[in-house]
Amino acid sequence: MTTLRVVLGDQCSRGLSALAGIDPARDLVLMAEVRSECTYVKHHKQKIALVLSAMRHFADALRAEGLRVAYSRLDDPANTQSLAGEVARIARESGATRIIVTQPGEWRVLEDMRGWEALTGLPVEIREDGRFLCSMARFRAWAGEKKQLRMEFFYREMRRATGLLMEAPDEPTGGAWNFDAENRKPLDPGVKPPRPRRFAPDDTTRDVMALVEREFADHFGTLDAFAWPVTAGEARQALDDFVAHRLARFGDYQDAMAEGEPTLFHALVGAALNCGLLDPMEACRAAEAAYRQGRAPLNAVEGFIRQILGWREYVRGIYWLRMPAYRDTNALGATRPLPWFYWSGETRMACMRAAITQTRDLAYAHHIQRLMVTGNFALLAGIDPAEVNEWYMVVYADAYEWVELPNTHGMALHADGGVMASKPYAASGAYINRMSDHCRGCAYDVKKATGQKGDKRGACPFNFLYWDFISRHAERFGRNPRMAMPVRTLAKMAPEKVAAMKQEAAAFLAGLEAGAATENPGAS
Ligand code: FAD
Ligand code: DLZ
Ligand code: SF4
Repeated sequence: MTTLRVVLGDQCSRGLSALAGIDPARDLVLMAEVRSECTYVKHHKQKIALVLSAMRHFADALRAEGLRVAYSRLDDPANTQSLAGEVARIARESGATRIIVTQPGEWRVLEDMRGWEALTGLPVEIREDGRFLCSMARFRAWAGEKKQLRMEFFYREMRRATGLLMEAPDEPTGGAWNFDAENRKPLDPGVKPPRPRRFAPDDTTRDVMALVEREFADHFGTLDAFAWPVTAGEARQALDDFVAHRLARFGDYQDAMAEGEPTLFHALVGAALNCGLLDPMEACRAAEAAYRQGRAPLNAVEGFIRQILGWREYVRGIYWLRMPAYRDTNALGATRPLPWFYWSGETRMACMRAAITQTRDLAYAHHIQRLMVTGNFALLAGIDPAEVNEWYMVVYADAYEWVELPNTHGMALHADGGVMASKPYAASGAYINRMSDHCRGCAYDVKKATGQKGDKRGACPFNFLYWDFISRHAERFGRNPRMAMPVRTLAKMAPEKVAAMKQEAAAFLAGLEAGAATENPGAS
Protein backbone atom coordinates (compact mmCIF):
# COMPACT_ATOMS: atom_id res chain seq x y z
CA MET A 1 0.00 0.00 0.00
CA THR A 2 2.18 2.86 -1.26
CA THR A 3 1.02 6.42 -0.80
CA LEU A 4 2.49 8.85 -3.31
CA ARG A 5 3.24 12.15 -1.63
CA VAL A 6 3.66 14.88 -4.20
CA VAL A 7 5.85 17.89 -3.34
CA LEU A 8 5.88 20.88 -5.72
CA GLY A 9 8.77 23.20 -6.39
CA ASP A 10 7.52 25.90 -4.03
CA GLN A 11 6.80 23.35 -1.29
CA CYS A 12 10.35 22.62 -0.16
CA SER A 13 9.39 22.61 3.54
CA ARG A 14 9.92 19.66 5.90
CA GLY A 15 6.75 20.61 7.78
CA LEU A 16 4.63 20.41 4.59
CA SER A 17 1.20 18.90 5.23
CA ALA A 18 1.69 16.42 2.35
CA LEU A 19 4.59 14.89 4.31
CA ALA A 20 2.77 14.63 7.66
CA GLY A 21 2.48 11.04 8.85
CA ILE A 22 4.73 9.68 6.09
CA ASP A 23 5.66 6.01 6.36
CA PRO A 24 9.35 5.77 5.34
CA ALA A 25 9.07 2.07 4.56
CA ARG A 26 6.13 2.24 2.21
CA ASP A 27 5.45 5.77 1.04
CA LEU A 28 7.12 7.47 -1.87
CA VAL A 29 7.74 11.21 -2.25
CA LEU A 30 7.45 12.53 -5.81
CA MET A 31 9.23 15.67 -6.91
CA ALA A 32 9.23 16.49 -10.63
CA GLU A 33 11.13 19.07 -12.62
CA VAL A 34 8.80 19.68 -15.54
CA ARG A 35 8.99 21.92 -18.57
CA SER A 36 5.35 23.01 -18.22
CA GLU A 37 6.07 24.69 -14.84
CA CYS A 38 9.20 26.33 -16.21
CA THR A 39 7.41 27.81 -19.21
CA TYR A 40 3.74 28.56 -18.37
CA VAL A 41 5.23 32.01 -18.10
CA LYS A 42 8.82 32.46 -19.25
CA HIS A 43 10.23 32.87 -15.75
CA HIS A 44 13.45 34.76 -15.13
CA LYS A 45 16.40 32.39 -15.45
CA GLN A 46 17.29 32.94 -11.79
CA LYS A 47 13.82 31.89 -10.65
CA ILE A 48 14.01 28.59 -12.52
CA ALA A 49 17.54 27.96 -11.25
CA LEU A 50 16.47 28.77 -7.68
CA VAL A 51 13.41 26.49 -7.73
CA LEU A 52 15.16 23.53 -9.37
CA SER A 53 18.18 23.84 -7.10
CA ALA A 54 15.98 24.10 -4.01
CA MET A 55 14.07 21.00 -5.20
CA ARG A 56 17.25 18.98 -5.70
CA HIS A 57 18.65 19.97 -2.31
CA PHE A 58 15.34 19.24 -0.61
CA ALA A 59 15.11 15.81 -2.25
CA ASP A 60 18.65 15.05 -1.02
CA ALA A 61 17.70 16.12 2.52
CA LEU A 62 14.63 13.85 2.49
CA ARG A 63 16.71 10.91 1.26
CA ALA A 64 19.32 11.59 3.95
CA GLU A 65 16.50 11.24 6.45
CA GLY A 66 15.71 7.79 5.10
CA LEU A 67 12.68 8.69 2.99
CA ARG A 68 12.12 7.25 -0.48
CA VAL A 69 12.05 9.94 -3.18
CA ALA A 70 11.19 9.59 -6.87
CA TYR A 71 12.81 12.61 -8.49
CA SER A 72 12.17 13.42 -12.15
CA ARG A 73 14.96 15.47 -13.67
CA LEU A 74 14.11 17.84 -16.46
CA ASP A 75 16.51 16.15 -18.89
CA ASP A 76 15.35 12.58 -18.15
CA PRO A 77 14.00 11.19 -21.48
CA ALA A 78 11.18 9.42 -19.60
CA ASN A 79 9.95 12.72 -18.15
CA THR A 80 6.48 13.61 -19.49
CA GLN A 81 7.21 17.30 -18.69
CA SER A 82 3.96 18.05 -16.88
CA LEU A 83 2.98 17.65 -13.23
CA ALA A 84 -0.07 15.55 -14.08
CA GLY A 85 1.97 13.41 -16.47
CA GLU A 86 4.63 12.71 -13.86
CA VAL A 87 2.08 11.98 -11.15
CA ALA A 88 0.34 9.48 -13.45
CA ARG A 89 3.62 7.90 -14.59
CA ILE A 90 5.17 7.49 -11.13
CA ALA A 91 1.88 6.38 -9.58
CA ARG A 92 1.66 3.63 -12.19
CA GLU A 93 5.32 2.59 -11.92
CA SER A 94 5.28 2.51 -8.11
CA GLY A 95 1.91 0.79 -7.77
CA ALA A 96 0.67 3.61 -5.54
CA THR A 97 -2.81 3.20 -4.11
CA ARG A 98 -3.46 6.81 -3.17
CA ILE A 99 -2.00 10.29 -3.61
CA ILE A 100 -1.51 13.03 -1.05
CA VAL A 101 -0.60 16.59 -1.95
CA THR A 102 -0.66 20.03 -0.36
CA GLN A 103 -2.84 22.74 -1.88
CA PRO A 104 -0.78 24.59 -4.51
CA GLY A 105 -0.13 28.32 -4.61
CA GLU A 106 -1.82 28.93 -7.94
CA TRP A 107 -5.38 28.48 -9.11
CA ARG A 108 -4.37 26.87 -12.42
CA VAL A 109 -2.45 24.12 -10.58
CA LEU A 110 -5.38 23.47 -8.22
CA GLU A 111 -7.64 23.05 -11.27
CA ASP A 112 -5.13 20.61 -12.71
CA MET A 113 -4.92 18.66 -9.42
CA ARG A 114 -8.68 18.31 -9.35
CA GLY A 115 -8.31 16.18 -12.46
CA TRP A 116 -5.69 13.83 -10.98
CA GLU A 117 -8.24 11.35 -9.59
CA ALA A 118 -9.81 10.82 -13.00
CA LEU A 119 -6.37 10.67 -14.59
CA THR A 120 -4.87 8.09 -12.23
CA GLY A 121 -7.93 6.28 -10.95
CA LEU A 122 -6.58 6.81 -7.42
CA PRO A 123 -8.01 8.81 -4.54
CA VAL A 124 -6.28 12.20 -4.25
CA GLU A 125 -6.22 14.01 -0.91
CA ILE A 126 -5.48 17.74 -1.24
CA ARG A 127 -4.38 18.96 2.18
CA GLU A 128 -4.47 22.54 3.38
CA ASP A 129 -1.18 24.44 3.17
CA GLY A 130 -0.32 24.92 6.82
CA ARG A 131 2.72 27.09 6.11
CA PHE A 132 0.74 30.30 6.30
CA LEU A 133 -0.07 32.15 9.51
CA CYS A 134 -3.75 32.56 8.62
CA SER A 135 -5.79 29.59 7.42
CA MET A 136 -8.24 30.20 4.60
CA ALA A 137 -11.09 29.34 7.00
CA ARG A 138 -9.93 32.10 9.33
CA PHE A 139 -9.53 34.57 6.48
CA ARG A 140 -12.98 33.77 5.10
CA ALA A 141 -14.48 34.17 8.57
CA TRP A 142 -12.72 37.51 9.00
CA ALA A 143 -13.78 38.73 5.54
CA GLY A 144 -17.36 37.55 6.16
CA GLU A 145 -19.85 39.94 4.63
CA LYS A 146 -17.62 43.02 4.97
CA LYS A 147 -18.22 45.45 2.12
CA GLN A 148 -14.66 46.72 2.22
CA LEU A 149 -11.65 44.66 3.30
CA ARG A 150 -8.75 46.57 4.82
CA MET A 151 -5.31 45.14 5.50
CA GLU A 152 -4.83 47.25 8.62
CA PHE A 153 -7.77 45.62 10.43
CA PHE A 154 -6.80 42.14 9.30
CA TYR A 155 -3.28 42.80 10.55
CA ARG A 156 -4.52 43.79 14.01
CA GLU A 157 -6.49 40.55 14.18
CA MET A 158 -3.34 38.66 13.28
CA ARG A 159 -1.30 40.49 15.93
CA ARG A 160 -3.91 39.51 18.53
CA ALA A 161 -4.07 35.92 17.26
CA THR A 162 -0.30 35.36 17.23
CA GLY A 163 0.72 37.58 20.15
CA LEU A 164 3.49 39.09 17.99
CA LEU A 165 4.47 42.51 19.37
CA MET A 166 1.67 42.39 21.96
CA GLU A 167 1.96 43.23 25.66
CA ALA A 168 -1.57 42.15 26.57
CA PRO A 169 -4.56 40.87 24.52
CA ASP A 170 -5.47 44.35 23.29
CA GLU A 171 -2.25 46.19 23.99
CA PRO A 172 0.16 46.48 21.06
CA THR A 173 3.82 46.97 21.96
CA GLY A 174 4.70 50.66 22.01
CA GLY A 175 1.05 51.68 22.35
CA ALA A 176 0.30 51.75 18.59
CA TRP A 177 -0.40 49.16 15.91
CA ASN A 178 1.49 50.92 13.18
CA PHE A 179 4.56 53.17 12.97
CA ASP A 180 4.38 53.73 9.22
CA ALA A 181 4.55 57.51 9.52
CA GLU A 182 8.17 57.09 10.73
CA ASN A 183 9.04 54.87 7.77
CA ARG A 184 9.13 57.31 4.86
CA LYS A 185 12.63 58.73 4.79
CA PRO A 186 14.74 59.13 1.67
CA LEU A 187 18.22 57.68 2.00
CA ASP A 188 20.58 60.07 3.79
CA PRO A 189 23.57 60.75 1.54
CA GLY A 190 26.02 59.61 4.24
CA VAL A 191 24.33 56.23 4.77
CA LYS A 192 25.80 53.24 2.94
CA PRO A 193 23.47 50.22 3.00
CA PRO A 194 25.33 46.99 3.85
CA ARG A 195 25.43 44.48 1.01
CA PRO A 196 23.24 41.45 1.71
CA ARG A 197 24.89 38.09 2.22
CA ARG A 198 25.36 36.21 -1.06
CA PHE A 199 25.26 32.44 -1.40
CA ALA A 200 27.79 31.22 -3.94
CA PRO A 201 26.34 28.48 -6.17
CA ASP A 202 27.44 24.98 -5.11
CA ASP A 203 27.81 22.02 -7.53
CA THR A 204 24.07 21.33 -7.55
CA THR A 205 23.20 24.94 -8.31
CA ARG A 206 25.90 25.15 -10.97
CA ASP A 207 24.47 22.04 -12.69
CA VAL A 208 21.04 23.59 -12.65
CA MET A 209 22.35 26.91 -13.96
CA ALA A 210 23.94 25.11 -16.92
CA LEU A 211 20.63 23.32 -17.53
CA VAL A 212 18.75 26.62 -17.46
CA GLU A 213 21.19 28.28 -19.87
CA ARG A 214 20.78 25.30 -22.19
CA GLU A 215 17.02 24.80 -22.01
CA PHE A 216 15.69 28.29 -21.35
CA ALA A 217 18.21 30.47 -23.17
CA ASP A 218 15.52 32.83 -24.48
CA HIS A 219 14.06 33.58 -21.03
CA PHE A 220 14.44 37.03 -19.49
CA GLY A 221 17.34 37.84 -17.19
CA THR A 222 20.90 36.81 -16.49
CA LEU A 223 22.32 34.19 -14.15
CA ASP A 224 25.71 35.82 -13.52
CA ALA A 225 24.77 37.36 -10.18
CA PHE A 226 22.86 34.32 -8.86
CA ALA A 227 23.29 34.37 -5.07
CA TRP A 228 19.96 33.12 -3.66
CA PRO A 229 19.81 30.74 -0.69
CA VAL A 230 18.77 27.29 -1.95
CA THR A 231 18.43 25.33 1.31
CA ALA A 232 16.58 25.95 4.56
CA GLY A 233 19.95 26.39 6.31
CA GLU A 234 21.03 29.09 3.89
CA ALA A 235 17.65 30.80 4.07
CA ARG A 236 18.05 31.02 7.87
CA GLN A 237 21.51 32.55 7.36
CA ALA A 238 20.00 35.11 4.97
CA LEU A 239 17.42 36.01 7.61
CA ASP A 240 20.07 36.25 10.33
CA ASP A 241 22.20 38.48 8.09
CA PHE A 242 19.23 40.80 7.58
CA VAL A 243 18.39 40.92 11.28
CA ALA A 244 22.01 41.59 12.25
CA HIS A 245 22.87 44.20 9.63
CA ARG A 246 19.81 45.76 8.00
CA LEU A 247 16.70 45.35 10.15
CA ALA A 248 17.52 48.29 12.43
CA ARG A 249 17.15 50.72 9.54
CA PHE A 250 14.56 48.75 7.55
CA GLY A 251 11.80 51.03 8.82
CA ASP A 252 13.48 54.37 8.18
CA TYR A 253 14.39 53.55 4.59
CA GLN A 254 11.59 51.17 3.68
CA ASP A 255 10.24 53.53 1.00
CA ALA A 256 13.57 54.93 -0.17
CA MET A 257 15.17 54.36 -3.57
CA ALA A 258 18.72 55.16 -4.64
CA GLU A 259 20.79 54.91 -7.79
CA GLY A 260 23.24 51.98 -7.52
CA GLU A 261 21.55 50.63 -4.37
CA PRO A 262 19.31 47.78 -5.52
CA THR A 263 18.57 46.30 -2.10
CA LEU A 264 18.96 49.11 0.51
CA PHE A 265 17.84 47.78 3.90
CA HIS A 266 15.39 45.18 2.59
CA ALA A 267 15.41 41.58 3.76
CA LEU A 268 15.54 39.70 0.42
CA VAL A 269 13.68 36.80 1.99
CA GLY A 270 10.61 36.75 -0.28
CA ALA A 271 12.04 34.15 -2.66
CA ALA A 272 12.98 31.80 0.21
CA LEU A 273 9.66 32.28 2.00
CA ASN A 274 7.67 31.61 -1.15
CA CYS A 275 9.40 28.38 -2.13
CA GLY A 276 9.18 27.05 1.39
CA LEU A 277 12.78 27.38 2.58
CA LEU A 278 11.91 29.87 5.31
CA ASP A 279 9.02 29.83 7.76
CA PRO A 280 7.16 33.17 8.03
CA MET A 281 6.69 32.83 11.79
CA GLU A 282 10.43 32.20 12.21
CA ALA A 283 11.12 35.44 10.33
CA CYS A 284 8.67 37.40 12.48
CA ARG A 285 9.99 35.91 15.74
CA ALA A 286 13.60 36.68 14.77
CA ALA A 287 12.66 40.32 14.20
CA GLU A 288 10.66 40.52 17.43
CA ALA A 289 13.59 39.04 19.39
CA ALA A 290 15.88 41.73 17.95
CA TYR A 291 13.51 44.39 19.28
CA ARG A 292 13.18 42.78 22.72
CA GLN A 293 16.97 42.52 22.98
CA GLY A 294 17.44 46.16 21.99
CA ARG A 295 19.05 45.38 18.64
CA ALA A 296 16.44 47.09 16.46
CA PRO A 297 13.89 49.86 17.04
CA LEU A 298 10.15 49.29 17.08
CA ASN A 299 9.37 51.21 13.87
CA ALA A 300 11.67 48.84 11.95
CA VAL A 301 10.51 45.64 13.61
CA GLU A 302 6.80 46.47 13.45
CA GLY A 303 7.23 47.51 9.80
CA PHE A 304 8.90 44.21 8.91
CA ILE A 305 6.41 42.08 10.82
CA ARG A 306 3.51 43.97 9.18
CA GLN A 307 4.83 43.01 5.74
CA ILE A 308 4.87 39.31 6.58
CA LEU A 309 2.08 38.87 9.12
CA GLY A 310 -0.11 41.51 7.48
CA TRP A 311 0.45 42.04 3.77
CA ARG A 312 1.70 38.58 2.83
CA GLU A 313 -1.19 36.80 4.53
CA TYR A 314 -3.72 39.38 3.39
CA VAL A 315 -2.85 39.11 -0.30
CA ARG A 316 -3.04 35.33 -0.11
CA GLY A 317 -6.47 35.57 1.47
CA ILE A 318 -7.69 37.96 -1.23
CA TYR A 319 -6.33 35.71 -3.98
CA TRP A 320 -8.18 32.59 -2.85
CA LEU A 321 -11.30 34.54 -1.90
CA ARG A 322 -11.59 36.21 -5.30
CA MET A 323 -10.11 33.83 -7.87
CA PRO A 324 -10.69 33.03 -10.65
CA ALA A 325 -12.79 36.10 -11.54
CA TYR A 326 -10.25 38.44 -9.91
CA ARG A 327 -7.71 38.02 -12.69
CA ASP A 328 -10.15 39.11 -15.40
CA THR A 329 -11.25 42.44 -13.96
CA ASN A 330 -10.09 45.64 -15.63
CA ALA A 331 -11.80 48.41 -13.67
CA LEU A 332 -9.94 51.25 -15.38
CA GLY A 333 -10.34 49.82 -18.89
CA ALA A 334 -6.58 49.77 -19.54
CA THR A 335 -5.66 48.27 -22.91
CA ARG A 336 -2.29 49.63 -24.00
CA PRO A 337 0.42 47.03 -24.80
CA LEU A 338 3.40 46.75 -22.46
CA PRO A 339 6.24 48.92 -23.79
CA TRP A 340 9.28 47.05 -25.01
CA PHE A 341 11.59 48.84 -22.58
CA TYR A 342 10.10 46.80 -19.71
CA TRP A 343 12.18 43.97 -21.18
CA SER A 344 15.20 45.85 -22.51
CA GLY A 345 15.62 48.56 -19.88
CA GLU A 346 16.27 50.96 -22.76
CA THR A 347 14.53 54.06 -21.53
CA ARG A 348 15.75 57.51 -20.64
CA MET A 349 13.61 57.57 -17.50
CA ALA A 350 16.34 57.00 -14.91
CA CYS A 351 14.01 55.57 -12.26
CA MET A 352 12.52 53.04 -14.69
CA ARG A 353 15.93 52.13 -16.08
CA ALA A 354 17.29 51.45 -12.60
CA ALA A 355 14.34 49.27 -11.63
CA ILE A 356 14.30 47.29 -14.87
CA THR A 357 18.04 46.70 -15.25
CA GLN A 358 18.43 45.51 -11.67
CA THR A 359 15.41 43.26 -12.21
CA ARG A 360 17.14 41.74 -15.23
CA ASP A 361 20.40 41.23 -13.33
CA LEU A 362 19.06 40.19 -9.90
CA ALA A 363 15.46 38.98 -10.42
CA TYR A 364 14.78 41.47 -7.63
CA ALA A 365 13.49 44.98 -7.08
CA HIS A 366 12.19 46.23 -3.77
CA HIS A 367 8.60 47.07 -3.03
CA ILE A 368 8.65 50.79 -3.79
CA GLN A 369 10.33 50.22 -7.12
CA ARG A 370 7.68 47.63 -8.01
CA LEU A 371 4.80 49.77 -6.79
CA MET A 372 5.77 53.38 -7.38
CA VAL A 373 8.04 53.10 -10.40
CA THR A 374 7.24 50.22 -12.79
CA GLY A 375 3.74 49.70 -11.34
CA ASN A 376 2.91 53.41 -11.20
CA PHE A 377 4.08 53.93 -14.78
CA ALA A 378 1.90 51.03 -16.00
CA LEU A 379 -1.07 52.45 -14.07
CA LEU A 380 -0.66 55.99 -15.41
CA ALA A 381 0.00 54.84 -18.97
CA GLY A 382 -3.07 52.58 -18.93
CA ILE A 383 -1.24 49.35 -19.75
CA ASP A 384 -3.29 46.19 -20.12
CA PRO A 385 -3.35 44.45 -16.68
CA ALA A 386 -2.89 41.00 -18.25
CA GLU A 387 0.38 42.12 -19.85
CA VAL A 388 1.59 43.82 -16.68
CA ASN A 389 0.72 40.77 -14.58
CA GLU A 390 2.61 38.54 -16.94
CA TRP A 391 5.66 40.81 -16.70
CA TYR A 392 5.66 40.70 -12.88
CA MET A 393 5.19 36.92 -12.93
CA VAL A 394 8.14 36.56 -15.27
CA VAL A 395 10.71 38.87 -13.79
CA TYR A 396 10.94 38.24 -10.02
CA ALA A 397 12.49 35.30 -8.20
CA ASP A 398 9.70 35.51 -5.59
CA ALA A 399 6.80 35.59 -8.09
CA TYR A 400 3.91 33.16 -7.61
CA GLU A 401 0.43 34.09 -8.68
CA TRP A 402 -1.11 34.03 -5.18
CA VAL A 403 1.13 36.95 -4.17
CA GLU A 404 1.95 38.57 -7.51
CA LEU A 405 -1.62 39.00 -8.70
CA PRO A 406 -3.18 40.94 -5.80
CA ASN A 407 -0.09 43.13 -5.60
CA THR A 408 0.01 43.93 -9.31
CA HIS A 409 -3.58 43.70 -10.44
CA GLY A 410 -4.99 45.12 -7.21
CA MET A 411 -2.44 47.30 -5.47
CA ALA A 412 -0.42 48.68 -8.39
CA LEU A 413 -3.00 48.81 -11.21
CA HIS A 414 -6.29 49.20 -9.32
CA ALA A 415 -7.68 46.82 -11.93
CA ASP A 416 -9.79 45.16 -9.21
CA GLY A 417 -11.67 48.44 -8.69
CA GLY A 418 -10.58 48.78 -5.06
CA VAL A 419 -10.68 45.31 -3.48
CA MET A 420 -7.05 45.49 -2.37
CA ALA A 421 -6.64 49.20 -1.81
CA SER A 422 -9.16 51.99 -1.43
CA LYS A 423 -7.35 54.25 -3.88
CA PRO A 424 -4.90 53.86 -6.74
CA TYR A 425 -1.22 54.28 -5.82
CA ALA A 426 -0.80 56.94 -8.51
CA ALA A 427 1.96 59.51 -8.15
CA SER A 428 3.73 62.13 -10.20
CA GLY A 429 7.48 62.56 -10.50
CA ALA A 430 7.50 64.64 -7.30
CA TYR A 431 7.05 61.48 -5.22
CA ILE A 432 9.94 59.70 -6.96
CA ASN A 433 12.08 62.82 -6.58
CA ARG A 434 11.29 63.03 -2.86
CA MET A 435 12.11 59.36 -2.22
CA SER A 436 15.14 58.91 -4.50
CA ASP A 437 18.12 60.51 -6.20
CA HIS A 438 17.16 59.18 -9.64
CA CYS A 439 15.88 62.50 -10.97
CA ARG A 440 19.23 64.23 -10.61
CA GLY A 441 20.79 62.19 -13.38
CA CYS A 442 17.68 61.80 -15.52
CA ALA A 443 17.21 62.94 -19.12
CA TYR A 444 13.89 64.44 -18.03
CA ASP A 445 13.16 67.35 -15.75
CA VAL A 446 11.08 66.36 -12.76
CA LYS A 447 10.06 69.97 -12.12
CA LYS A 448 8.28 70.24 -15.46
CA ALA A 449 4.87 68.93 -16.41
CA THR A 450 5.09 70.00 -20.03
CA GLY A 451 8.07 70.30 -22.35
CA GLN A 452 9.06 73.75 -23.49
CA LYS A 453 10.66 74.60 -26.77
CA GLY A 454 14.38 75.21 -26.57
CA ASP A 455 14.70 73.56 -23.14
CA LYS A 456 17.46 71.03 -22.71
CA ARG A 457 15.38 68.57 -20.70
CA GLY A 458 11.77 67.72 -21.45
CA ALA A 459 9.07 67.26 -18.84
CA CYS A 460 9.12 64.18 -16.62
CA PRO A 461 6.68 61.68 -18.15
CA PHE A 462 5.34 60.78 -14.70
CA ASN A 463 4.07 64.38 -14.40
CA PHE A 464 1.99 64.75 -17.53
CA LEU A 465 0.93 61.11 -17.43
CA TYR A 466 -0.27 61.59 -13.85
CA TRP A 467 -2.52 64.52 -14.71
CA ASP A 468 -3.70 62.85 -17.88
CA PHE A 469 -4.59 59.80 -15.77
CA ILE A 470 -6.52 61.89 -13.24
CA SER A 471 -8.31 63.67 -16.06
CA ARG A 472 -9.22 60.40 -17.86
CA HIS A 473 -10.77 59.00 -14.70
CA ALA A 474 -11.97 62.25 -13.11
CA GLU A 475 -15.58 61.15 -12.94
CA ARG A 476 -14.77 57.88 -11.19
CA PHE A 477 -12.17 59.39 -8.85
CA GLY A 478 -14.42 62.32 -8.01
CA ARG A 479 -16.69 59.81 -6.25
CA ASN A 480 -13.78 58.45 -4.16
CA PRO A 481 -13.12 60.69 -1.12
CA ARG A 482 -9.47 59.58 -1.09
CA MET A 483 -9.00 60.76 -4.71
CA ALA A 484 -11.12 63.90 -4.54
CA MET A 485 -8.16 66.19 -3.87
CA PRO A 486 -6.22 65.65 -7.14
CA VAL A 487 -9.50 65.86 -9.07
CA ARG A 488 -10.19 69.26 -7.44
CA THR A 489 -6.63 70.41 -8.10
CA LEU A 490 -6.97 69.46 -11.76
CA ALA A 491 -10.26 71.36 -11.99
CA LYS A 492 -8.51 74.51 -10.73
CA MET A 493 -5.67 74.32 -13.26
CA ALA A 494 -5.57 76.65 -16.26
CA PRO A 495 -7.32 74.89 -19.16
CA GLU A 496 -4.34 75.60 -21.47
CA LYS A 497 -1.98 73.85 -19.06
CA VAL A 498 -4.27 70.82 -18.83
CA ALA A 499 -4.60 70.73 -22.61
CA ALA A 500 -0.81 70.94 -23.03
CA MET A 501 -0.24 68.08 -20.58
CA LYS A 502 -2.87 65.95 -22.27
CA GLN A 503 -1.31 66.64 -25.63
CA GLU A 504 2.11 65.73 -24.36
CA ALA A 505 0.73 62.55 -22.78
CA ALA A 506 -1.00 61.58 -26.05
CA ALA A 507 2.22 62.07 -28.05
CA PHE A 508 4.28 60.18 -25.48
CA LEU A 509 1.84 57.28 -25.35
CA ALA A 510 1.61 57.13 -29.14
CA GLY A 511 5.41 56.96 -29.19
CA LEU A 512 5.33 54.05 -26.75
CA GLU A 513 2.96 52.09 -28.94
CA ALA A 514 5.05 52.80 -32.00
CA GLY A 515 8.05 51.51 -30.05
CA ALA A 516 9.79 54.86 -30.44
CA ALA A 517 13.35 54.94 -29.15
CA THR A 518 12.69 58.42 -27.79
CA GLU A 519 9.70 58.16 -25.51
CA ASN A 520 9.19 61.84 -25.01
CA PRO A 521 9.01 64.06 -28.02
CA GLY A 522 9.45 66.99 -25.63
CA ALA A 523 12.91 65.80 -24.59
CA SER A 524 16.04 66.55 -26.55
P1 FAD B 1 11.03 43.23 2.34
O1 FAD B 1 10.73 44.60 1.89
O2 FAD B 1 12.28 43.04 3.09
O3 FAD B 1 9.79 42.67 3.14
C1 FAD B 1 9.87 41.46 3.89
C2 FAD B 1 8.86 40.45 3.42
O4 FAD B 1 7.54 40.93 3.61
C3 FAD B 1 8.93 40.08 1.96
O5 FAD B 1 9.94 39.13 1.70
C4 FAD B 1 7.54 39.53 1.70
O6 FAD B 1 7.46 38.17 2.06
C5 FAD B 1 6.68 40.34 2.65
N1 FAD B 1 6.00 41.41 1.91
C6 FAD B 1 6.32 42.71 1.85
N2 FAD B 1 5.41 43.40 1.14
C7 FAD B 1 4.52 42.49 0.70
C8 FAD B 1 3.37 42.57 -0.11
N3 FAD B 1 2.91 43.73 -0.59
N4 FAD B 1 2.71 41.43 -0.37
C9 FAD B 1 3.13 40.25 0.11
N5 FAD B 1 4.22 40.11 0.88
C10 FAD B 1 4.90 41.22 1.17
N6 FAD B 1 5.99 39.79 -3.35
C11 FAD B 1 6.22 38.49 -3.59
O7 FAD B 1 6.59 37.76 -2.67
N7 FAD B 1 6.03 37.95 -4.82
C12 FAD B 1 5.62 38.71 -5.87
O8 FAD B 1 5.46 38.19 -6.97
C13 FAD B 1 5.38 40.09 -5.65
N8 FAD B 1 4.98 40.89 -6.65
C14 FAD B 1 4.74 42.22 -6.41
C15 FAD B 1 4.28 43.01 -7.46
C16 FAD B 1 4.01 44.35 -7.23
C17 FAD B 1 3.48 45.20 -8.35
C18 FAD B 1 4.20 44.89 -5.96
C19 FAD B 1 3.91 46.32 -5.71
C20 FAD B 1 4.66 44.12 -4.92
C21 FAD B 1 4.93 42.77 -5.13
N9 FAD B 1 5.39 41.94 -4.09
C22 FAD B 1 5.59 40.61 -4.34
C23 FAD B 1 5.52 42.45 -2.71
C24 FAD B 1 6.91 42.97 -2.34
O9 FAD B 1 7.31 43.93 -3.27
C25 FAD B 1 7.94 41.86 -2.25
O10 FAD B 1 7.48 40.85 -1.37
C26 FAD B 1 9.27 42.36 -1.72
O11 FAD B 1 9.76 43.39 -2.53
C27 FAD B 1 10.28 41.22 -1.63
O12 FAD B 1 11.53 41.69 -1.26
P2 FAD B 1 12.12 41.51 0.21
O13 FAD B 1 12.10 40.07 0.58
O14 FAD B 1 13.42 42.21 0.24
O15 FAD B 1 11.02 42.27 1.05
C1 DLZ C 1 8.18 27.84 -10.39
C2 DLZ C 1 8.42 26.38 -10.65
C3 DLZ C 1 9.32 25.99 -11.64
C4 DLZ C 1 10.10 26.98 -12.43
N1 DLZ C 1 9.52 24.70 -11.92
C5 DLZ C 1 8.86 23.74 -11.22
C6 DLZ C 1 9.03 22.37 -11.50
O1 DLZ C 1 9.76 21.98 -12.39
N2 DLZ C 1 8.35 21.49 -10.75
C7 DLZ C 1 7.50 21.86 -9.77
O2 DLZ C 1 6.92 21.01 -9.09
N3 DLZ C 1 7.31 23.16 -9.51
C8 DLZ C 1 7.95 24.10 -10.20
N4 DLZ C 1 7.75 25.42 -9.94
C9 DLZ C 1 6.78 25.79 -8.89
C10 DLZ C 1 5.35 25.66 -9.41
O3 DLZ C 1 5.18 26.49 -10.55
C11 DLZ C 1 4.39 26.04 -8.26
O4 DLZ C 1 4.31 24.96 -7.41
C12 DLZ C 1 3.04 26.40 -8.75
O5 DLZ C 1 3.12 27.57 -9.49
C13 DLZ C 1 2.06 26.59 -7.59
O6 DLZ C 1 2.46 27.66 -6.77
FE1 SF4 D 1 11.81 59.23 -13.09
FE2 SF4 D 1 10.80 61.61 -13.89
FE3 SF4 D 1 12.66 61.53 -11.99
FE4 SF4 D 1 13.29 60.92 -14.52
S1 SF4 D 1 12.60 62.89 -13.75
S2 SF4 D 1 13.92 59.80 -12.68
S3 SF4 D 1 11.43 59.92 -15.21
S4 SF4 D 1 10.60 60.67 -11.88
